[in-house]
Amino acid sequence: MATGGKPMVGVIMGSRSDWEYMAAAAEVMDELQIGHEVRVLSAHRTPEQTLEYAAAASGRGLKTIIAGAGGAAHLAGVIAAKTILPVIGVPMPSALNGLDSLLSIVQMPKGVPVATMAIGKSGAANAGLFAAAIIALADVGLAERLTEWRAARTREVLEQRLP
Ligand code: RP5
Repeated sequence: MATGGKPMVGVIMGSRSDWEYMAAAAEVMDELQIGHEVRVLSAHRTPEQTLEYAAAASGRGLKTIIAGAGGAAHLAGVIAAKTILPVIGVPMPSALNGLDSLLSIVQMPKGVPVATMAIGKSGAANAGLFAAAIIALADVGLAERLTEWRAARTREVLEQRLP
């Protein structure tokens, strides 16, 4: 899946079951017209393919990778081990309500960073926005779209009326 031409963001997740939450990242990037691709890749079920994807990402033109995983969520860290692209981790809800996923992703040892978002859909949407902010540093048009996207959220709040 790609929008806005060549994919600039890779959205990967450990299982198809994560799509329920990770779709929020793709949706926000659709709104901002950021080309992205979506793949299921698992650090433990498809380790070779996951490492190959990370190693090839920069050469294929990707600018950042969003990785969602749940449980012992090592996917984002494994991706970050094989690329110097910014990696954004999204903890998936789990049997432990995503707390295990969050701690697995956020507690990267020194040297290999992963930018960790909130658990679930909010984190996935913010991952899309964070990827947008990274790419907007070198893309004036996207910077304008992101600024307008934020302004629209402000207007939504100010237009709210309670009974
Ligand atoms: C992780 O295990 C995935 O990221 C998912 O969040 C979790 C459960 O996967 P399934 O058993 O639903 O495929 O690898």
